[in-house]
Amino acid sequence: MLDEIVNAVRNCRSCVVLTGAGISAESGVPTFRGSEGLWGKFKPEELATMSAFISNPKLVWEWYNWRRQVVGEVKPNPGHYALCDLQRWFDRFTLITQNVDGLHRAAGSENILELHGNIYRNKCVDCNHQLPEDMDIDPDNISSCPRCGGKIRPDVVWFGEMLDAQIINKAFSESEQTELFFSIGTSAIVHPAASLPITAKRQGATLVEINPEMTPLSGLADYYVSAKSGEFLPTLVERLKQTSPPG
Ligand code: BV8
Ligand code: ZN
Repeated sequence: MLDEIVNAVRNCRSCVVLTGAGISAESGVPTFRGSEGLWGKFKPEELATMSAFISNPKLVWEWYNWRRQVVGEVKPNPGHYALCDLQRWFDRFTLITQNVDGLHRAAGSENILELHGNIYRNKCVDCNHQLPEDMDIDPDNISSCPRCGGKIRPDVVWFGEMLDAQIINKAFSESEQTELFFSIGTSAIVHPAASLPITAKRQGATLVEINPEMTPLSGLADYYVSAKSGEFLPTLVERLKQTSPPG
């Protein structure tokens, strides 16, 4: 399997990578739906929604402050770094992430499409005015927007909310023309992100999935690799370096 994927990388000039919470698991960031998942304690509809924020802004901010603290203490893992390397084998490379933890950027990846926003960014719930990233929010005394007085919220995409049109359109247009698509560390159930690998496969891309557990995508993938991304991706890059140094 490894050699076939090495060949696929060598024979393709374009590549799209979609990552989910699983790629940050080995950094110590709990996943959403795993047993120890973030959601284990809470349910998505309780917290990552506008209605939750309106009915209980204090709880929502306590949850995001806890997640900011968890993410603030962790570092990118070998899987994040291997993706920075992998980019060198392609003329066209797009990294799309559902994660809001900023670890791909911390690992040195550039031009990342952050589909669901970024946990460190704040914005106004009413006028969307962007606030400085390092602004701490006190759940008991939530800051107001300097422009309109609205409540400050995390700048992430909640369930039921539209994704940034420019970002999602770019993600689909790259998926519609790529020769190779990696789906890494995602349970492939959150839309519209989960439609990206299907879009790529439908237009003839080679689809590789890396996930220790099977997902609704595994049956569609050309190669389903049951492995941790922090282990498999460095192995893939090492083999590529041995067999065909980047162009
Ligand atoms: C929208 C930001 C509509 C916030 C997040 C029914 C059918 C289809 C769709 C829907 C439906 N009902 C509702 C919907 C829409 C909904 C949706 O898809 N719901 C799902 C649950 C069914 N989608 C939305 O609401 C989206 N918006 O549709 O708007 C609309 C349309 C028009 C007009 C107005 C509105 C918005 C979705 C975005 C939600 N925001 N995050 C925050 O983070 O606080 S989603 C959240 O889930 C995270 O971003 C997370 O990344 C994302 C996806 O989860 P995963 O990343 O896959 O994480 P998960 O834990 O699930 O899986 C981890 C995987 O890693 C596992 O498979 C595990 O095996 C694997 N793993 C573990 N360790 C490793 C590993 N893999 C590799 N290596 C390891 N070491
Ligand atoms: Zn405002």
